[in-house]
Amino acid sequence: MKSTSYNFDTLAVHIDQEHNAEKGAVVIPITLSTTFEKKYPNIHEGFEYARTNNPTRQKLEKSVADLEKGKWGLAFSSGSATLSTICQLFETGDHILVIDDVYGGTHRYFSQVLVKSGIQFNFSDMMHAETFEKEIRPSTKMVWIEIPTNPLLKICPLTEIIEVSKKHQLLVVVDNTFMSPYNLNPLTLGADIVVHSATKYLNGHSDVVMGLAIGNDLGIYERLKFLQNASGMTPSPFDCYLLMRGIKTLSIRIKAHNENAIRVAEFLEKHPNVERVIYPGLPSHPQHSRAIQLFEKGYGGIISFFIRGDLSKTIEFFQNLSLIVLASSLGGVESLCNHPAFLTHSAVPQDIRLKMGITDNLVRLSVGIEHIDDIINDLKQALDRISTQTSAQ
Ligand code: P1T
Repeated sequence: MKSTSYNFDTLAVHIDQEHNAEKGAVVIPITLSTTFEKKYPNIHEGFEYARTNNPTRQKLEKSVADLEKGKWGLAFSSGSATLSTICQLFETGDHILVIDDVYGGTHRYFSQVLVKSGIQFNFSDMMHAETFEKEIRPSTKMVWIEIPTNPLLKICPLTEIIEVSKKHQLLVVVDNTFMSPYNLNPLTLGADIVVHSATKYLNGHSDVVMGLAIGNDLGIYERLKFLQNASGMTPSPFDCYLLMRGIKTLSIRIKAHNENAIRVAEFLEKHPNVERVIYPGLPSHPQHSRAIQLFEKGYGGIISFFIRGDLSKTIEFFQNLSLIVLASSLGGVESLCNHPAFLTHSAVPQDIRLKMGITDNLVRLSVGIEHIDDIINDLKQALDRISTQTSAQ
């Protein structure tokens, strides 16, 4: 049998394997059947209906739980479906604290969808545990954290926020999409649920949309498992297979993302057409010392930076790119550049966006695993060619 005491790299490679796997197959089969034969008198034994459970999905859920050092995992049809299912744990009058700089779709879900259910929420800076504690109300039930945040890469004092939350019996959910279980395991720090947009690093090939929740508490598992089935936002067996296939190379991919990103960040910081670079691995990052403590293996593959000049310069930069693709999303093997104000965070009202610092000249780069020289050369030529004249706006 597979042992969870293997190193992370080994667990990831053997994600779908176990001795005596069906007919000796080394790779887990994709079970497409939507329904499973039942036999009296044990009618409730085994698989029943594919929305409720499926062998391929079950294997993925268990294996990702091992990678996140949790007892259980549940797969959903997207990262956003994971969020909305977790929020169904709460009732009218309950209150949630959400870190203020979150993925635009997460911001949109809280402020335009959840708000209609009568569940209250507040966005919180969460940069200091003492100020955070003052925002907790008697009705507060959950804390939603991204670390680092999307797109400004803020790093909250995670251990302290968890400690304060536990004192007030709050459910702590950490969106670990950016770090992946290779760089961070929030459950080991006391988080109750870790969530992933598996669409990103876990899959790594920009061809699956999926979400995952992982935890230890079996009571939470039962409630979420019920909602997973009742709400029906489950992934297809084929996508579960693809995700396991992607995860086999998670370790080597994340190592490459970590290594490339620090070099790209150092390059960007020196370029005259770049106003400021945000990367947790740079000493200039405001929470660099927290990053050193939390992310022992590396700082991840996401860099945010501001192009010097007005919006026209940023547009020029995007137009100049040759290898790097302008697109939403992140975490794939290919380098992607995102324009948060107009793509991933366009649902955030402009005044809030600007107050947060998501300005029109902000670029978010998902550094891929291409050769480092090719990534830097593309960025260099795109930045060098930004015209020096000021455009009339
Ligand atoms: O796209 P989906 O699988 O539904 O995941 C949503 C989500 C959740 N959490 C984080 C931290 C995310 O970044 C995302 C999705 N983000 C993008 C599509 C993006 O480009 O930032």
